[in-house]
Formats: sequence, C-alpha cells, structure tokens
Amino acid sequence: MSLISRGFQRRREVEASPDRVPPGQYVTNDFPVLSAGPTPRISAEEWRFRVTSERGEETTWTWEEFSALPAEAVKVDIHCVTKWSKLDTDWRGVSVDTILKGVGSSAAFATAHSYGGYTTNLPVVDLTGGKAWIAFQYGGQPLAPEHGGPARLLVPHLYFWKSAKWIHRLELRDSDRPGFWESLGYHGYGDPWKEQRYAGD
Ligand SMILES: Nc1nc2c(c(=O)[nH]1)N[C@H]1C(S)=C(S)[C@@H](COP(=O)(O)O)O[C@H]1N2
Ligand SMILES: [Mo]
Repeated sequence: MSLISRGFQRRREVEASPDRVPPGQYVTNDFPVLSAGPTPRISAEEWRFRVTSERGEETTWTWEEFSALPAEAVKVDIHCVTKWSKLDTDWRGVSVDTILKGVGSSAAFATAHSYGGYTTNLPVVDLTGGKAWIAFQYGGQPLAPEHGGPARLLVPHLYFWKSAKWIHRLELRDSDRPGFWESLGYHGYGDPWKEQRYAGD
C-alpha cells in the first residue's frame, strides 16, 4: 500500500518538473546518507577550515571566524550519481566567492579535502560565481554530522559526490588531480545533465 502511493507520488513529481530532473534520475523525498567511511565528529572548538593557494599560502578560519562571514540561504536541487535527486533542498552557507575574496589566487583547479581523508576535485570556475557554498545549516538546523556537519561543500550543479562533507581544506592548484571517487573510476567533472557518471561518459 505505502509502496504504491510512494510510486505514484514519485511519478507525479517527475512529471511536474521534467526540466529539473536530469536524465536517469528519480526524485526522492528522503535524504539518504552516503559516506565512504565512518562519520567524523568534529567539535566547533577543534574545527578549522583552510584555503591553500597554488603558491602555498594558507588562510585559516576558526568556527568563530567562519560564523562571522556573511552567509546566505540557498534553495537548490541535488543529484546523486546513485540516481536519486532531491528538489528544493534548503541550506544556509557561505559562498565560496566570499571565502576566496581575500585569497590571492589564479589557480584553475581545486581539491576539497575532508576530515576523514575524502577528497574531490573541481575546476575553480565551478566553485565561484555564486555556484558553490560552504554549508553549515540544512532545513534551518545545524548540519547533522551524517550529512557533513559542522560544514560541507555544496556544489549542486554537479553530482553530489563533489559536495565534500566535513570539509577541512580547499587546495587551489594549477593542475587537476582526481579525488577519491574520481580515482576509482567516477567522471572527472560530473555534470548530471550530461550523465557524466563514470570516466568516459
Ligand atoms: N567527506 C565525504 N564527503 C562526501 C562523501 C563521503 O563519502 N565523504 N560522499 C559523497 C557522495 S557520493 C554523496 S552522494 C554525498 C552524500 O551526501 P549526504 O550523505 O548528505 O546525502 O556526499 C558526498 N560527499
Ligand atoms: Mo553519491
């Protein structure tokens, strides 16, 4: 019974917004947790976020300093390579533009490093221009540890594996370098509208 009604609901949502659901994706109302390892538990006191430039210069924010940065509400659709999409997710975060404002860099690539060792690579142009955030709230609540709290990268226009949970460092680089999933065969860029799931797609 519940299976049937859930199926109907899903189909209705997909039909209501075909322009918002990339090929091969289905809409879910759940918020699945996908983590390649255990959930790191990082307190606000020990949390640090740093940006390192291609010249090795380092900028570090404590939680207090990060919390003082201008933040914005973000409502976006997210798309996981395992084929679920979730529409109108509500976040609060600091734009990566804000983060990079004081950092002198002309690097073309970035690697996001997480507490726990996860990494993922992105072009800097996909992190700037209002396209990416360091998100610290979801649904009006502090971001739960399972979903990347205290703070995670949010890059909704790419598959969600690019949105590194428990982000610890943004490494700005002159050259691209595959991250964790990218080294294991996932696509280097990951555009859900082009179904760039695996290398070669
Ligand atoms: N640090 C870290 N970030 C990560 C992952 C991970 O395993 N570790 N998984 C990625 C993948 S594959 C997805 S789909 C999303 C899942 O985010 P969620 O658990 O909040 O749904 O986080 C991404 N960011
Ligand atoms: Mo994923």
